[in-house]
Amino acid sequence: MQMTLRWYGTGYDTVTLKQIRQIPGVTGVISTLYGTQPGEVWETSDILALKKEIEDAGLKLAGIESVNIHDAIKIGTPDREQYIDNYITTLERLGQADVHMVCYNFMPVFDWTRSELARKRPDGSTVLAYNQAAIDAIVPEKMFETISGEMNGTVMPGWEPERMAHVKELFEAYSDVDDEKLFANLKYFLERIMPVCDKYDINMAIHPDDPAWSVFGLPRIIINKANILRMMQMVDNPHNGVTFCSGSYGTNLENDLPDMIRSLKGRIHFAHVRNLKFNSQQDFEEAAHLSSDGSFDMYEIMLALYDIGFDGPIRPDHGRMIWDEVAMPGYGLYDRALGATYLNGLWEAIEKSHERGVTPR
Ligand SMILES: [Mn+2]
Repeated sequence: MQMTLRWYGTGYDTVTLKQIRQIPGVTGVISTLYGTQPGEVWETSDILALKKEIEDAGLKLAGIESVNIHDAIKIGTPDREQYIDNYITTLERLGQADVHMVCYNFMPVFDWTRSELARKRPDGSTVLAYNQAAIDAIVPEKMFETISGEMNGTVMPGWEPERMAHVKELFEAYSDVDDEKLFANLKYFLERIMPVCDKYDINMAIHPDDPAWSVFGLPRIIINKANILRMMQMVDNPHNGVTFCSGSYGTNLENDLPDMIRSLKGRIHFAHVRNLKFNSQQDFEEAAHLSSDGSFDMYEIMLALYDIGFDGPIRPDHGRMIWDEVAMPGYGLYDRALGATYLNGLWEAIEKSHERGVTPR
């Protein structure tokens, strides 16, 4: 595996490449052209400038998170052809720049949903949290206003003001899109892009829906083992793979995370590994990465990744806000650095146990 951190780019991220370079064991970043809109063709010069900046800092551009999918592709309107063509051009340019992993999601309207971005924990840290009753009380059209007030002056991925200004229209545009139609539109998109992925060896890594169930009546399909296996089979190409995000699949306690990892051998192209602490079935918060701080056994998750021979980029995910850091919620430096170090420690222990025959593979 290759340990990375997500980095939004100079001018968007409060964390610097120099800081990331100084986290032991972190050798790359996952980045994006944060100023682009879904559907836009990425300029080669912008891609190369991003890559150069990262490499000049002694790191590798290990992949893109995300190249976002225009709503026309998810809804399946006639103008999707143009947007898929644009997407293919962007993939070509990324491939030519030696980028081989692209994360994306296929979630209607909202990229992810939380009811709080700064819930205070007993130790004084703050974390993103989800409470079903609080979500049920929110009018979806007002969701952006609710969320944007807590972003510490940053723009959060998937919550771009330009898109959110049209939330009501977006909801209407998705009104006749159900799970089956969304599956069909995803299949159509994947079949169109697979040739360019084959040509440039680009691994597409779909990110699960977060939370892993329907919110606000919108369809959600990348939520569990059955659906993700269906997606693998419907376009059966090794470049059609997944981002295994423990914090997103883990929102549904019925998802057996190590079992899901083992069932996706060869198709996990990117991993987000973090913990969640469940206070009830309806309420969870993004705890520290350590097993002891949350509800998941992080050793079992890392062991499953080791067992399937996972060798792609991995990153800690949303961190707590600690030590008075002010940053994009979930994306400060300190707690993600602790997370990366912890995951690296688990991996080293698993690897050495295996080498010494303590843990049979
Ligand atoms: Mn994730």
